[in-house]
Amino acid sequence: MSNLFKKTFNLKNAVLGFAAVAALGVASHDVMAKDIKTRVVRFGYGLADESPTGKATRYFAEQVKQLSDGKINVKTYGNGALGSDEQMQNALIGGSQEMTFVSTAPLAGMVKEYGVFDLPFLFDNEKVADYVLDGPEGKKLLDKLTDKGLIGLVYWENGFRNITNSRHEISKAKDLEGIKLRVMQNQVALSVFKGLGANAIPMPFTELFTALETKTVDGQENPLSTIQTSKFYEVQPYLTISNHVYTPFVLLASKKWWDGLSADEKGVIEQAAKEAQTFQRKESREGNITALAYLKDHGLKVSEFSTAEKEKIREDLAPILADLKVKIGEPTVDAILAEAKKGQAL
Ligand code: TK8
Repeated sequence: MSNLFKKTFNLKNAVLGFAAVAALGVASHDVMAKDIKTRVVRFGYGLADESPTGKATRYFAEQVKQLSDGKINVKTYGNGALGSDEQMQNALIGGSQEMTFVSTAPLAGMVKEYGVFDLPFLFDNEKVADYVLDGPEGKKLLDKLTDKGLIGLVYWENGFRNITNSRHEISKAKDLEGIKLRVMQNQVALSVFKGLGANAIPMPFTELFTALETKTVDGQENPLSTIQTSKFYEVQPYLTISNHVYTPFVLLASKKWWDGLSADEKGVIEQAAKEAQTFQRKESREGNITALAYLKDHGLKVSEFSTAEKEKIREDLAPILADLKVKIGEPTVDAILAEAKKGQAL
């Protein structure tokens, strides 16, 4: 072996050896030096376990486990087992539950600006929604929760909502007249559907399947994947692709609990929340596509609001929307609309 070769050989080994030690060093530093306690996190949610967001919740739990070297155990409870969105919000504030995701609609009871997302046809597509929610205006809304005892970590997607009912085909807003339609519990959702002529009835999601089954209400509106996985299609033969509203989910932590976490523990939750966001949005979007095929396969009669009908709805609702804008907070509505416009132009 020539000297020159030996030299290179040794150098190469030295470099490899150093890299291996460095990698080990980083790994052990990551896990061992982190200030992470053994913890159990109760994470409840209203959707079905097999919904796209149910899957994402388990994905989140898996990320937390890995990032905390198995120390933080997120236990998930789907199907509203720990209560409705409103009840879980309160449990988080009180500190008897650590985490959940809820629709923005019930958050409007505490932070009225969240009502903005119940205004019809605010976002044209999911890309615009992502742009607005992940941008500064979305962040501002998350930050408003801190004072109320909640940490808004990140937005996940509930998604574009579509109407189902057990009475008759609905292809125009006019067909909603007299339909007892369950709506989410806030003033904006209620006023919008009343304005469209429905007999709008606010009710928690956890009571919805039974209410539809017993015909306490005739219909409801939710994303396609929820219509499938919460089994509404079993008792709702008519589906209208209306995409009238995009509902965000907010991934929430109890502030009481959060304040007792170390910086490293907070880092783990935040990183997992963000990673799960990418997974969740993908699952949600794919889930809606497979759900539509599934619902058609199961004999649902599918109608659609035409573009012209959507335009008419906008016009008909204009006075109601002007009033709601004041109630929600004009600066917020204007700022979100401006962001949506920017997102649309991209
Ligand atoms: C799930 C709810 C639900 C929402 C609703 O807890 O209430 O209709 O769309 O998905 O947040």
